[in-house]
Amino acid sequence: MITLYGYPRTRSLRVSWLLEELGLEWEYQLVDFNSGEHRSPGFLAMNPSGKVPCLKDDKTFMTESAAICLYLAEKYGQHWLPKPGTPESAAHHEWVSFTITELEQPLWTLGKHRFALPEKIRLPEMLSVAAWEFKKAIQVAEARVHQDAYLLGNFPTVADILLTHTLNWAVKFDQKVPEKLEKYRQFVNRRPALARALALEQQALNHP
Ligand SMILES: N[C@@H](CCC(=O)N[C@@H](CS)C(=O)NCC(=O)O)C(=O)O
Repeated sequence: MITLYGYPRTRSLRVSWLLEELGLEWEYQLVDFNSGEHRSPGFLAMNPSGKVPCLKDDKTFMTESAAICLYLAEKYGQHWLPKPGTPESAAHHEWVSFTITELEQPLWTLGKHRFALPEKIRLPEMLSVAAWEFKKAIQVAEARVHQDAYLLGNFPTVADILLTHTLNWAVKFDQKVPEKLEKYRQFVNRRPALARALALEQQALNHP
């Protein structure tokens, strides 16, 4: 059995979205951020970073949303990845790294200095620095994306989930998403598996 440890509106949605896309049987283990469960000794013993998502798949236990999605696709849904060693695979690696290190990083800096860090160490100056960095990176993505196709063309890949989830955060954080990317975001967001994953995390919150 596959268990996803997560909490609504976090990066665990990337994983639940892919699990739904792959049609796998899995269970959602809510890590209750509200009550501080992610900082409890029990959870920290499992994942010392105190973060979600975590995945348990038989004897495999892992963290890191992008790594988890790549693992799941490798094991259960190779059609969600391009063939290894091809130009498409090179582009896919590039999109995954770019999304996590260039786009997500300044966005999350914004999030941290707005609400996630303890108030006394937040720096208001970081908000404009992070927004500036994000704007630079998003323009690079805008130049490369197709507005109503997946990143690699006709079929969706793990990179589409990571990028779309990150763009959704950008919108939540009031950052401007340029035109082509905005159309791409809306196009990928229409996937029924995302709606199912969102409903499941809400259900886990209502009935932990
Ligand atoms: N690089 C990690 C980041 C994980 C992460 O920061 N998760 C957040 C939720 S989106 C979390 O659990 N935060 C709790 C905390 O920092 O106390 C990943 O992609 O999985």
